[in-house]
Amino acid sequence: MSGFVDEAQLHVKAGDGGAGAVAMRREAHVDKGGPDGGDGGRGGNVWLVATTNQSSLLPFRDHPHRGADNGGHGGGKKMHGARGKDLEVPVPVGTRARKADGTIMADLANAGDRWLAGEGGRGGRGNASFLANNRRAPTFAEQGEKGHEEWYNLELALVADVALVGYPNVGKSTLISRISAAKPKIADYPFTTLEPHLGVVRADDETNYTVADIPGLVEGAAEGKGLGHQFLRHITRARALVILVELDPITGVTPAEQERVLIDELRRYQPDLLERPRLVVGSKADMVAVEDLPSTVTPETFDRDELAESAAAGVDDEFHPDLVISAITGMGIPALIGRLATLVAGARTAEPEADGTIVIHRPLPDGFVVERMGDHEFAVLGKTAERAVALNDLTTDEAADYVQSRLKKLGVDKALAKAGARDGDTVHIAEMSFTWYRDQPEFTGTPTSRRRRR
Ligand SMILES: Nc1nc2c(ncn2[C@@H]2O[C@H](COP(=O)(O)OP(=O)(O)OP(=O)(O)O)[C@@H](O)[C@H]2O)c(=O)[nH]1
Ligand SMILES: [Mg+2]
Repeated sequence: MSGFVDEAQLHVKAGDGGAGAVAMRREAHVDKGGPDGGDGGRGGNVWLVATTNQSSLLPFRDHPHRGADNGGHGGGKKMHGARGKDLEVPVPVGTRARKADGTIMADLANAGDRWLAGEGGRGGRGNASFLANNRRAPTFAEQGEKGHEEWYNLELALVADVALVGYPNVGKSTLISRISAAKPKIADYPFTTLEPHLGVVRADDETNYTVADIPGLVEGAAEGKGLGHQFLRHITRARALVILVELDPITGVTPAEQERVLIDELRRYQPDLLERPRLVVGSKADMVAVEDLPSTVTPETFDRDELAESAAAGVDDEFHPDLVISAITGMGIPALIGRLATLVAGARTAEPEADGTIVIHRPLPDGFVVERMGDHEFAVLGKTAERAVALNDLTTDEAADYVQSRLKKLGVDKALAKAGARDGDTVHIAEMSFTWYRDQPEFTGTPTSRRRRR
């Protein structure tokens, strides 16, 4: 089975907040103790963290669920519940997370980038927090808020400094195995490489860069021909491109034609790929007679004397590579490593510094909105309003009073009137349903039913 997976689903469940406690102080010498129920702890957050130690989304294929701990419940004597532990989920650098509707939520392009994929629920306040002049012994407390829960689609676009782009069988894998420690399969037939590989090239003591060996591309790849289409995405993040062209192709597609087709496919897939710095490199130079090498090949690129004798056919006049190499004999390889180091260094300095934190979208906006559900039915959505009704017990008068004044203060009352709510209409907030009366000075809804939690 293949170990490289570049698409997967992830289910995130942040921790629920712990419930606030209802408790009354009891002390030998105090005859009437006040409320002393503590707050629930916050639920743990779920973060995605980009790491270079991982290069595949494989771990999510069989185990898509990632959850953080719930907060602890509050206790008597104002004991607060413990905070739920955050969960950090490592993902490969280059991972994007999308919502089910396709919106990109996060793009973790640099090692260490973090994204809050699920925010833990707030802990509920204990009854000690509800002490007021007119409420000396509140018997209610807040429930903990549910942690954010969502399915995301993850996709990975490898982040490499250099991508090797070429027809099948031109020697891409042989080249990467020559210049790095990568050990991809090499064989004398097209489409040997079925998944991208990354290799790290050590150009000198201070300079490293990564190279991606991409499965071979053919004409029509941008429209889905061959294996190319699904892998073109892995080229999109490369800082520089190597267009690797076989100098003496058995397929008969001339070097100039290979170059033209490859450039064309890149353009059709994503036009700005052509703005990346690139080197056009002729491969398998050992198969070509010295006098047949392209005229752009100079003694600086490699030592011509090393070239093997070859009966290979001539190289066409229209083809003007920046370099020619032989991954087998090593000719031209030091020159290629040096030229790529220069291109990558230039591209890196041109980039803006990454700030290490990527937050494109917050899971849920604060505040609330009113939505009409039917002729006499409305829903109030949003954390603030939902918090106001999330009490452990809404059946007591004082709890109902508290909720009514909260909702009024928040402006829920006004918003409902504006949305066209009439006396006797039903209003849903979170799992609670209320009957609403406009003319009362207070929000006079009372809980009429409790919907089941999903
Ligand atoms: N003579 C010679 N043969 C080479 C050279 N580089 C690669 N080859 C041979 O060309 C064949 C294909 O090499 P690969 O490295 O597998 O080619 P590839 O571009 O990765 O091919 P795909 O993965 O199928 O796209 C193998 O038989 C290699 O031994 C070279 O510099 N000189
Ligand atoms: Mg290969």
